[in-house]
Amino acid sequence: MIRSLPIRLTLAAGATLLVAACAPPPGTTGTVADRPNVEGDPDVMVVDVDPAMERRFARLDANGDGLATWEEAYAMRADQFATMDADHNGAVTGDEFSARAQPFTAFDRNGDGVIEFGEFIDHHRTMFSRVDADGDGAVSLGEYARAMREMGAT
Ligand SMILES: [Ca+2]
Ligand SMILES: [Ca+2]
Ligand SMILES: [Ca+2]
Repeated sequence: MIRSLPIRLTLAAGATLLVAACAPPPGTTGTVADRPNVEGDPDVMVVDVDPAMERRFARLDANGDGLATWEEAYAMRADQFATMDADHNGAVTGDEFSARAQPFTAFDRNGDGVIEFGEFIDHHRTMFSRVDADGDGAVSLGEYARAMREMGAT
């Protein structure tokens, strides 16, 4: 399991050397600060990140800046809800609910047998806050990978 990340970091280090060979002297560019939570994220150093997980994270990180904000997560979940809500009445029934990592009852908080959009989003908002371990309002790949592993979804 501990394979892709060391390779990734090695490649990144190699790329940095290559860039350094033909780039302006250090201090004149902002490339490291531009991506503070990807290669520079200390979380990434201690968590295994496999390609499938990176792809899932990339789906969340719509603008590809290496951080999944709640706005990005919300947009994805809203799409997901709309896809499940086949008759577009704003509520997902057991029939419409497609197999997810979590059971129907985890979303149907008031137990009325349907998942309203608010219930769906509230649940994901709670999950997002839990995954955002440092509470800075955005989920880094490291935070995501760690949460996925804790949930046993690796
Ligand atoms: Ca993003
Ligand atoms: Ca409900
Ligand atoms: Ca965070």
